Amino acid sequence: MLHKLREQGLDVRVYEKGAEVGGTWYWNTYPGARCDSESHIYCFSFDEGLHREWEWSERYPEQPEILDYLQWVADRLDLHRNIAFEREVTSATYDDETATWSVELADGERVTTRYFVTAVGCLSEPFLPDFDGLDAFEGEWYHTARWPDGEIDFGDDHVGVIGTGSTGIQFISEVGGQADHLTVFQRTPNYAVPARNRPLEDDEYDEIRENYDDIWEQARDSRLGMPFDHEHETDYGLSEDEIRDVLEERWQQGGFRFLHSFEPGSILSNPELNEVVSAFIREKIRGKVDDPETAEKLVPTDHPYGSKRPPMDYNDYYGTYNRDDVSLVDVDEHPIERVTADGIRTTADHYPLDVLVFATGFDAMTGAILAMDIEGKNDQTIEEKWEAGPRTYLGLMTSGFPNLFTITGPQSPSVLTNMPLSIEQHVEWIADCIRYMDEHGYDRIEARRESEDQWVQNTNMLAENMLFSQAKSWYRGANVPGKTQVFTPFPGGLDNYREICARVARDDYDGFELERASG
Ligand code: NA7
Repeated sequence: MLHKLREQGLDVRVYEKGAEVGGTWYWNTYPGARCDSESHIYCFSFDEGLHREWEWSERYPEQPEILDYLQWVADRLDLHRNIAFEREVTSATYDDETATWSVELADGERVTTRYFVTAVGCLSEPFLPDFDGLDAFEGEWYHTARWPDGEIDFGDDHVGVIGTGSTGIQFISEVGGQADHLTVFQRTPNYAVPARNRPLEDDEYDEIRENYDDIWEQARDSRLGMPFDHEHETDYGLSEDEIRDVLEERWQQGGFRFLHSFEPGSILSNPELNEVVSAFIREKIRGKVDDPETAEKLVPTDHPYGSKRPPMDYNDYYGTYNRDDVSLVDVDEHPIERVTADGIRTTADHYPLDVLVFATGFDAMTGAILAMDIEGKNDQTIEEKWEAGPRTYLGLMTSGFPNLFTITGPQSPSVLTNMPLSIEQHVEWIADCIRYMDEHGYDRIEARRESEDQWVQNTNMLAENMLFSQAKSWYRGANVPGKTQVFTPFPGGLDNYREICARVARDDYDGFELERASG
């Protein structure tokens, strides 16, 4: 966004809480942190030089490599000179007279700006459950998204980890066997599909480079923002055995190719098909875990596959539970009562621990936006406006808050897609919109209430026709006690969404009100 707006001749300033660029990949440095999107598409597509020069080492990029990449891009585009690091935005207030935002920083500095763009991420505000006794815990404790610098040697430690989402699964597979003992506190089992990570060979990379234009085109034109083909027979046209054959083939390919086995979206909207897929994974899990009782605890039965964000298995996650130095505690059956000075007490037992790791996720989609205390027209805060769940038009703007753009905001496809492509699409749309406003002499843009109502209704309707309501997921805010539960990302696919946004722009920003501040 900085690069694009600066190229358009705007005066741009970025405020960043971290000490360097990197966002998610700056903060999430826990052992095993890796991206589930394939590396050759988990990067910027807007500048050919960037993706032709950079070479990823593995099929899925590990956190340090992504961070190196982002820092390399920032250097190449000379971005640092416009970024103020370790600067946290604490409030932002809109003035309708001048159509400007006044943004306040933690150190008291105030800046006034015409446009205020949030690029604060969807999974950036860590969620820490409010367990009694944590203050008095005498060991070390960490949240995975606020991991300390430097390597930690767990060799002599009894480590406890709470959470078996994507993060917990990565952490457990990595640290199982490194710690003296690892105890996993699991509330809900998950469906981890093998990622099949491996080094990228030179000839494979040459082929990627030769085909990059096609790869990007196919990715942009897809539901997930990933250039994968799928089984063309409709799922209804295949017998159960044929479906299982396709799944077995996809299981061997690994990663999100498995979710993309059939017509885009079908696994997430067809309950019969989904049950075959879910049962297929359950069987795989049972086949990997030696102890039948542990296996049953690891088999998800409370929600269909994909209704929660599907995690990836990089390192024989299920096999980790066959080790003598790894044990599983079911805290759904016997919930955590409290943290004690030396461990965790559940309603059934006490587990002594030296180190406690919270892989408990994020206040997703809205947490980081709301943390900025944003106040729009008529003194209304965004928190008040979104009390019953976020309301946006296209996930890009919210009415009552003119000139505020949200990159990958709620009700945009974001977390359901390959993020860099979703981010680029928003960046391009916002930059084009600002250019259009400049060219036409406008300086205020606001989403119309009716367009927003329709967009919210549309997003909810699409989600209701899918299986998402059958899980207590962060997609719906269900992981944070007290948060309004409403499905937050736009589930209609990046391809469709891209077209809708392009049409809105072509139709002179249909659904938005554009004005001059003075009149
Ligand atoms: P997630 O997917 O939100 O997972 C958090 C995990 O923590 C999940 O297993 C939760 O169980 C568990 N949790 C949360 N609170 C508690 C309490 N109070 N007691 C026990 N267990 C708890 O976060 P991740 O960081 O793994 O992944 C977030 C996204 O980042 C991921 O989906 C990718 O998009 C990247 P629950 O399932 O709620 O029962």
